[in-house]
Amino acid sequence: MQLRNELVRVEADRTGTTIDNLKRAFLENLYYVQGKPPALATLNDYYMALAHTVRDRIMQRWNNSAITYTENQSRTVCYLSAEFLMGPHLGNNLINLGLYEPMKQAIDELGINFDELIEEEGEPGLGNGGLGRLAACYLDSLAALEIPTMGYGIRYEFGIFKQDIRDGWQVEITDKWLRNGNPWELARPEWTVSIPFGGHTESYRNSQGVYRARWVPAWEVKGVPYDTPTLGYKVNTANTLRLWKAEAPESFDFQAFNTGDYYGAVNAKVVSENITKVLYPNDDEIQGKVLRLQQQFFFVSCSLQDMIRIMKGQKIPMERFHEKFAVQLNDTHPAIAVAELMRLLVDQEFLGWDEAWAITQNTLAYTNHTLLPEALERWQIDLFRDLLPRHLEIIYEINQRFMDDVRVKFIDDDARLARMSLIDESGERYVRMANLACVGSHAINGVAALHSELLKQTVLKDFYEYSPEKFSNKTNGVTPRRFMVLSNPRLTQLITDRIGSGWITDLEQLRQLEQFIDDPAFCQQWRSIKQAIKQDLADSIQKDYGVDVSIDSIFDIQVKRIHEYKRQHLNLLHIITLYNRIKANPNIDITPRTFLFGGKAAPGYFMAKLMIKLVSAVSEVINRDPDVRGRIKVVFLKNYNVKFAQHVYPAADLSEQISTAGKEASGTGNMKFAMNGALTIGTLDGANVEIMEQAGEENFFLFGLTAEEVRERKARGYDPKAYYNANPNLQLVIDRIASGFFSHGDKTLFQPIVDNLMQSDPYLLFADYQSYVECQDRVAEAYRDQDKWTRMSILNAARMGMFSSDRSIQEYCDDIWNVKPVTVKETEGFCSAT
Ligand code: 475
Repeated sequence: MQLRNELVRVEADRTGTTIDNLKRAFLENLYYVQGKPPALATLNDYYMALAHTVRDRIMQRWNNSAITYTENQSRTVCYLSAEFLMGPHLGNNLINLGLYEPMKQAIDELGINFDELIEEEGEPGLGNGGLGRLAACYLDSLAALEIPTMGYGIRYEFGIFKQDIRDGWQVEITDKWLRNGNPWELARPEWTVSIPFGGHTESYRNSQGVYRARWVPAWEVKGVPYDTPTLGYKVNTANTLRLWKAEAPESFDFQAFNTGDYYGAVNAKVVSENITKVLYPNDDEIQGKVLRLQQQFFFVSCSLQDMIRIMKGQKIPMERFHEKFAVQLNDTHPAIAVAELMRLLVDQEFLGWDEAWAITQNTLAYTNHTLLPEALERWQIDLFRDLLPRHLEIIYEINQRFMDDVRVKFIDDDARLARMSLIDESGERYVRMANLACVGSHAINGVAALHSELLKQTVLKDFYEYSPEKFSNKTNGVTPRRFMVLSNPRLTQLITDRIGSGWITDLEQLRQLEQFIDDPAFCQQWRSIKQAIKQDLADSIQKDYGVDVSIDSIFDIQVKRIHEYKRQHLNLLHIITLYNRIKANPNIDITPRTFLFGGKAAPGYFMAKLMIKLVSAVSEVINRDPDVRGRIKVVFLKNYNVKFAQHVYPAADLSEQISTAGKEASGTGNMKFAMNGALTIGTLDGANVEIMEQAGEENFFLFGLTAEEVRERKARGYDPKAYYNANPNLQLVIDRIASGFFSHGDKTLFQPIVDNLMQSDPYLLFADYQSYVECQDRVAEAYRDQDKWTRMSILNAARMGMFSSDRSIQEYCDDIWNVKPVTVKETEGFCSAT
């Protein structure tokens, strides 16, 4: 029984794009989907009606993409990531559909404020920061470049917590992002899979008398896929983000009903569904909790089983898995895929070990996102065996063969063998996930040039020496659709008026802006746009925090997760230095500044939370001291997320990228600021190196030690007290904090920060302090020459072409995935391409 595709007429109310079509569609969705007459509709009802109107206009592309990929058996990229930080969908989808302006007109004509509806959308905060947001930018570029793609991840019921600030301290509030329903996803219960856990393994003889291994799990969980379309910019491609929700199998209930253990059944259900309950709120740190390993295995097994289902649906033999799919591991969070793909191919599909291993290696590739030792994932052997007994056996088998190969290549080098082993046996035994990812992949990459070099010299040195051909660099990028076109419409209009709209899909074209840097009219427009955007942010700061900030001050912004290595407290040392100058001489001539901070601290990261409190404490003193006369202001902006970020980047004059050199793998906020015309003050760390290269040294405020110098300084024995003793300004700053000046006389409150800096200063704030302050003085000086500053601002934006995620993704496609675009055809009025 099959309905012929051609018979499915798609009505104009669902696809039409004239202003009248859009108005009718909106009202119809309000009435029939939200079930509200206009008189009873809330703002959220309007938002939902609008979202459904947009979703209807996505459906044809989504269905046509699915049909095209199925008919062509297209080679497909699978991006496996424990986090996808997508941001609000509505505006972005309208941009990608090319319907932003007509929809705005339609809604405004109905007498409803369109911008308010855009602001009404919450965001799915299914990520912590850089890594999760990168995954989202990559899905955007993959669709824009018409690459068949599945994003695979976890549908957390609670995403990253909402941050409130009370009495200067961070307070975490659960993020109930699904409360009002999610119009952008479709559940696909028909593709539910079953995920085994625990139990034991046994061997058995198959019908040919061959011994095989079998996993006898103790319990299982269902994985239900929820799909969200990801559109390409003005193309017909609509790919899929498939997120898995854990559900208890129904058999639990029946069994329990029969045995009378009702409580036990409900409890089993709770345990199962806990797996996708909450996102771990740690950025750049691991926690070794069994629930986290359950999450990782759960979404990896769901995704790989889904790929196998697709292969079978398209009647592609399993030997060709690596020809059908290129699977990218976003850090080691999905690295269990190495063992799980082996299990599925060997135990379930009955391939031989060697063939399965070749397929696995050819399929998988691994991206590393951090050098921080505390972020290297490892699992206690006992915990691992209890949850995944068969995978531990497989890992032992992989390891034995791998160790044999290493032994031959590096003869008599036991220390090397011990370092490269998939099992850490130096004390308590652990499975090392980075080693597993390296061995099981054909390609390994870092996320900025410096980071990729450091990987080869440090954490992955042995693996580089063993297989150098696997290693490459893929410098991160960000999508200009969300971070310029959507978030900065005024700048987008100015640029497009001058150079056309080609830059939106070919960001190198921004270079054409260089011809206007001596055009006074253009520079004036550029500057007044920045001022207007600063005014908008100033208004919202006044409204939300009651703080007046002047748009003639430098908007000096540091927004990112709060972490010692990112050094928000170095920024504070500079702020207190300026304050001390004012206190010493209230009539001093200083360039006015507005210092804005934003970012979340991991709930268990005491020092990071204390850093937030210190920002608040300093801001309280400075903002109300009459001597300051409003020349410097400090505000901590709460609950920094993608939605808010879109308002922040366009308003910045100065972007703070001040991590200790060698610690920030890439950074991506640095790129978003610069392409919106902010100048950067930064260290030679992560992608800052390449940003400076592109912008030109004369358009970048560089300070601090290099990664190499940091290493030497530490090797020599770093003594922060020597810097303190030698620098009276630094001394005064630290003493003021320690004296309780910023804490109502309480000398103990900030003592952990002071002690940490004075006694060990692991991130070398003191070593970089003087250089940073001098560099900030150059910033202040430069800002006084507005013509010059504007030229530098234009040149920064004009030269950021390489930081489009389109460029990054093109490199992944060419060098790692070996995948080509597939054009999805436009059809009219019918759902089928045939
Ligand atoms: C880097 N997150 C940035 C960005 O490549 C880089 C770690 C463990 C558990 C959960 N989340 C993490 C990260 O490691 C992370 O976000 N890393 C970041 O990846 C994209 O630009 O420098 O710190």
